[in-house]
Amino acid sequence: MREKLEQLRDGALQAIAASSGVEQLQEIRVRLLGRKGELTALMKGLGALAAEERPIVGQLVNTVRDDIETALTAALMAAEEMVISDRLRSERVDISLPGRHPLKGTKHPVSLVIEEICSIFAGLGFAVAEGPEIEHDWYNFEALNFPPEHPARDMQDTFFVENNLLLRTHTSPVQIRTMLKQKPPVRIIAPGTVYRCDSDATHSPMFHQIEGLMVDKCVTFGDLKGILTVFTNQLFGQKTGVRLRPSYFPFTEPSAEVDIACVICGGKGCRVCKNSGWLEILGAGMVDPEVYRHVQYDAENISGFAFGMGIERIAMLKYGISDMRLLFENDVRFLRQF
Ligand code: 2NM
Repeated sequence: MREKLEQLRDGALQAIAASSGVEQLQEIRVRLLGRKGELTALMKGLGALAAEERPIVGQLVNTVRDDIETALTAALMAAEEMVISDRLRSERVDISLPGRHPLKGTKHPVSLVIEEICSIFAGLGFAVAEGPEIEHDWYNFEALNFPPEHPARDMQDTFFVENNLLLRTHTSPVQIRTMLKQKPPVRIIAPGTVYRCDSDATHSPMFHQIEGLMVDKCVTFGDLKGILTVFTNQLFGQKTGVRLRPSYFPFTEPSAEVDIACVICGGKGCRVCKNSGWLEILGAGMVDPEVYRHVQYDAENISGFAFGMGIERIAMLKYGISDMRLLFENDVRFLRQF
């Protein structure tokens, strides 16, 4: 019995020393110390011993169990520590590495210019208005005083969709829709995408415009010149020269083209201003009474001005972009610069 107990202990201690891992150690515990384990089986033999031997062997059983238990606990702790240190090693994170920052987009220069112009006009009391890009012929031409056979209609090179639907060739239909909905006073600007059937190095079939409209009692051409001078000075700088030249549009009378002193050469003459010293950036005029008739405004008691400008051209002048196509290619190396 004594011998068997000592064999059991020596075997156990060897098995524990040779074991690798928590699972194996737990198996050993069950196999030796479990209720159907080897030590328990040996203890059943105690009853067969002489009465005076029993306490001595019983004590040996306890010692053997304690020895095995102690060895098992120590081995288990070591194995668990090993598991943790393995994980710590394999899941190690180098917190000194620079983080991965998600790519951020940038605003397109055309969007930047639209935002800047809208905020200048917001400061002058103008609200932003919007409308559909697919328009009825009536809002795009008829209400703006282009009769069906008017040569300006052909000049517009329009994309027709079907019947009387087309891609708007300017944002003026937004002004018409606004006047139909709202009585004077009206003070709005309409930024947006417009379409013309025209495509070469200096013309894109899709581009952007901002148009403005102010209608109230006693609005004069002087107000038009004042507002547009404040606007160009804010957009291009306080000392930018401004001049108006007579022009023609079907929807305004009188009409004017607005030039600023060349932002490249300061007026001396260069390639950009074709040696004139001036850059045309706006069309404008007093709204024609014929337009008021179409929206049922009383032309006898109100007056107003309207103006329009192309955004791509202004963006090119403001940021010194020499080729308009850069604005449509959307190369991120170009766009990130703004
Ligand atoms: C321009 C130039 C001059 C204009 C006129 C109107 C409306 F609807 F009130 F008649 N909207 N926009 C206008 C006037 C647009 O763009 C070069």
